[in-house]
Amino acid sequence: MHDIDAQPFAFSLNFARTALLIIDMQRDFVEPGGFGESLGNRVEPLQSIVPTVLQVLTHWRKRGGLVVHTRESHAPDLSDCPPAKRMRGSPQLRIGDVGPMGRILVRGEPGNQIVEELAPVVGELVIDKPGKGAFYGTDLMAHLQLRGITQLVVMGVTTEVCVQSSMREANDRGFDCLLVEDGTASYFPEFKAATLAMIIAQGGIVGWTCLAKDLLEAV
Ligand code: TIU
Repeated sequence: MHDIDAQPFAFSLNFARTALLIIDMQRDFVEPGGFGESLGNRVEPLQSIVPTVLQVLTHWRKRGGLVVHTRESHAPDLSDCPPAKRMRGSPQLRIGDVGPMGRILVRGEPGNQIVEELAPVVGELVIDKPGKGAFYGTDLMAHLQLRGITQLVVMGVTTEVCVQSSMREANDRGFDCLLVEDGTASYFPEFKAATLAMIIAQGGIVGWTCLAKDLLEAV
């Protein structure tokens, strides 16, 4: 067991039972011309975490831990994209429209790939998810159960949307979740701060948070 300096109190990490879960570090959100920018956002806050995510990922790979990447994505015929999701608001480009990196949030398109620096390697799981949460409409739970995973170290984007949804889904399924504060980002700094606060409130009602350096030092 590794005791990590975390909020709201120390996190006891059992490495053999822990997966590193990296949420949606895909070009659609992190690079200009993707879905995130089409919603009216600036992508720089998301780009800024790539080096930290890479540092933790590299360490995890060296230690031989399980790595799971997710991508928010839809089938080319959009059969798994509810009209309520596609038609909401007035984005410059809707899901399925052709943008500078191919069709927005569609599986197999250039924009749907994980950013080059963090690209999955052989042996790592890649979960395509149609919703914001990583468990909805996916076989993630079966993969984790099969490997005896009970704890998740979480990074990725965006903090208050797919990261928080995934952590809440994981929490309800019995996982202890540790979110790396400097390994997650939002288009809205105030939403990131609020999400970190609400995760650890009430004695860790959703989970724990820590800094990457404290995770790397302990594990
Ligand atoms: N818009 C936004 O903040 N996020 C998403 O749509 N998806 C994820 O967070 N991955």
